[in-house]
Amino acid sequence: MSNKKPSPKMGTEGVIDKQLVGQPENDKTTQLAAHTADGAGEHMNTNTGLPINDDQNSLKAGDRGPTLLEDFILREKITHFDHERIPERVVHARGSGAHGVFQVYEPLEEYTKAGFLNDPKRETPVFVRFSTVAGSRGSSDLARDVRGFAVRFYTPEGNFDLVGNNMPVFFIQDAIKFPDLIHAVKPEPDNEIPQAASAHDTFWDFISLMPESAHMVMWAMSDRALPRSYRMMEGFGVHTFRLINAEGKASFVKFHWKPLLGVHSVAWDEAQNISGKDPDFHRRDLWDAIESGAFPEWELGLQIIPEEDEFKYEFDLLDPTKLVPEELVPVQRVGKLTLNRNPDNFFAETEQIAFHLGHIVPGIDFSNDPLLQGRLFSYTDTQLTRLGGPNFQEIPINRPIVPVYNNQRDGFMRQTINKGKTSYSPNSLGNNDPQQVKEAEGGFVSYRERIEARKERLRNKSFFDHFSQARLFFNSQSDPEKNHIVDALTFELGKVKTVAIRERMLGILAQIDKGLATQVAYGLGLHLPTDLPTNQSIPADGDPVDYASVQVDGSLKKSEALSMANTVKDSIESRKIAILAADGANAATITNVKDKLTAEGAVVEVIAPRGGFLTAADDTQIEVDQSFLTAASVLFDAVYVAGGSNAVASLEAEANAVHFLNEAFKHCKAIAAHEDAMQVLEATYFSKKLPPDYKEESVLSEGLLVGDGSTKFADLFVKMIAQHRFWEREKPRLIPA
Ligand code: HDE
Repeated sequence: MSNKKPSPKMGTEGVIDKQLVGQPENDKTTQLAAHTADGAGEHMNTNTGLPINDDQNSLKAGDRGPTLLEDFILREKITHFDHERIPERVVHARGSGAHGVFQVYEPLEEYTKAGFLNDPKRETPVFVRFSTVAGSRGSSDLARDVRGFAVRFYTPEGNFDLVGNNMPVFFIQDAIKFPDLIHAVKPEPDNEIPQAASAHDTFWDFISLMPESAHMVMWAMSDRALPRSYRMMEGFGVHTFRLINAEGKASFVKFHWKPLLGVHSVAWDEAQNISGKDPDFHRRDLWDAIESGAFPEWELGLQIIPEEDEFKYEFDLLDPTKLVPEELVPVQRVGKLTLNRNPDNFFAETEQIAFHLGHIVPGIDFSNDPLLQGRLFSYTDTQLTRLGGPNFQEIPINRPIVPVYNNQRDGFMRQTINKGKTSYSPNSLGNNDPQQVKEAEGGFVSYRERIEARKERLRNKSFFDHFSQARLFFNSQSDPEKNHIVDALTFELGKVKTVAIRERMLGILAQIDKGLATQVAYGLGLHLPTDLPTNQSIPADGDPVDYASVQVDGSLKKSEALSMANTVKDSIESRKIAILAADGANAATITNVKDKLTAEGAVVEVIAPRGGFLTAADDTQIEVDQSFLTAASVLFDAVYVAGGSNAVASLEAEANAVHFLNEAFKHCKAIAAHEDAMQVLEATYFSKKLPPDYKEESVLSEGLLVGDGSTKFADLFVKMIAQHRFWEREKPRLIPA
């Protein structure tokens, strides 16, 4: 195993062959194909197979009605329509999915006997669903929220679901608090406001009374909650799991997904604008990337902790509000996930997939994390209502790639026609089939953990240090990231109407970092309270927790891996770049810049005052992708202003073009302009910020470039875009809303 990112071109054994992962056919897609229907070139018929002659007019007594009850074709169609909605997921209702494959780099037999983690030649089919948590199915992708990152591996040993999030910790330590947490964050029950937002009284009321949420709150208020793309998010299994090898030896493990495009976010103001301009932004981004062949990729990372080290750390491995810093246990990158095919049907696949972290395979097992243990109950239970009965595993997207034989029978919508007289075991009438499987032959056996305990409703004291890792996270952020956390908290608490809740929350923040709390208090116009928050997560007869006695001031003050500032910034692959142009534009430089960006894998769109084609200065016709009416800067990563004196005059006079640039500047994006276009830049609010040496490489730190549209210019622009954002620009707050 290595921590290095292997190159797909190396061609050594165990390294993934790009050609291979591009092929969407595998056991799962073949299985799904047997269930797909394509009406192209076919005749229309009813659900019972009757050819339909007229689907436009209902059967009536005369051409002015009334409609006859006898019209079974009308009844069938309307009845089906009346019942075509199912309950949305109680959490994670809004999501998007894709098919793909996973391949391990090298066998991991030392740690696990899981087949898909041992055979580098094996391509395991996967389905992944990304989601927000709080919003309903139709809500915006850009809500400030945790993102779900659920991966199903279809293995010959059964389905393995890694149902994680894009943040490595959680709000609560015990599953019994989950309904309370979700009731608090969902829209308030009297008026069902607000949609897909945590910025309201009930959420912060609960949070301010649950100090154990402090660490997760830091993540949720950070830019991690505003991903630029699902393709640019990390994923985490959150809980500690176990790996089990063929000798039955266990190791603890934390699962990670590391995106090869790096971890990037948008700005909060931008997120709010995208929610209006394109609420499907993340869904569209994932879909478009896969359609265009820019397959999203992640490496599976493992933090492996020997069982002997269970009590070595200042935190409890079973506490889901804690992460294992990568400085203490490095993440080993062991394989690659590639998403290479969009679903054929959103409902059939993305909506009906039923993930469950209880779907494991031999070689993987659970830990006693009390949040994990509760989840083991919830995920099957919730499908009974959502998918309408116990046979949801027979839905094509949920079927394992191996046939299923057991003695479960009947129930609503049973698909399988089980043969024979016996549906019980033991039996003598049917040869006692299906037979149990010996452990040596692959039968699943739970890890033989020794447990000696009293039954109690208690938490170990090792779960009570709520602030050290919240502080570690805050301290590990770059200055712009810290500012964003301050702004996010000031925004969210600013939306809270009850002053006592704001004050209580300031008390929590003060435990994490006095400076942070002071800045938020300033923004809210409040003073820092002197009282410590009280812990409500104790039984009625319990004693309040003395935080001072349990806080750990660990030696680790900073963890590089926690800051997105340290992510990879070496590519502009699949980034969206706008070229602002108009009639009279300089065609050669547009082509130059466009070709360079496209060669680097970016997606380039020409935006002009109107659609169709624009006529360049040399009379060539350039296709316009969008007009200023449908395009918006928040939907792009960077912008180039074309030259050509007539074009420049039109753009300067076009308020939308100037607004486009102002907004791109405000959201700290790379901006490049042809030197002819200075007058367009001068019409912006930020013109006084243009660096005097804007033609030199030093512009890389400013993200502003003016030049001749040459290849060298285009190269510099590419480097700027790869930086993602120039957050230093934010503070002067030059651009009005
Ligand atoms: Fe979930 N969660 N969850 N959750 N969760 C669901 O299952 C639940 C938790 C996560 O794309 C539900 O099928 C409980 C942590 C994802 O389909 C439900 C608790 C993590 C998804 C449920 C948690 C997650 C869900 C709703 C506390 C990160 C979407 C619909 C004990 C590690 C999966 C469904 C998809 C979905 C329960 C906490 C991730 C109700 C009781 C921690 C990614 O069963």
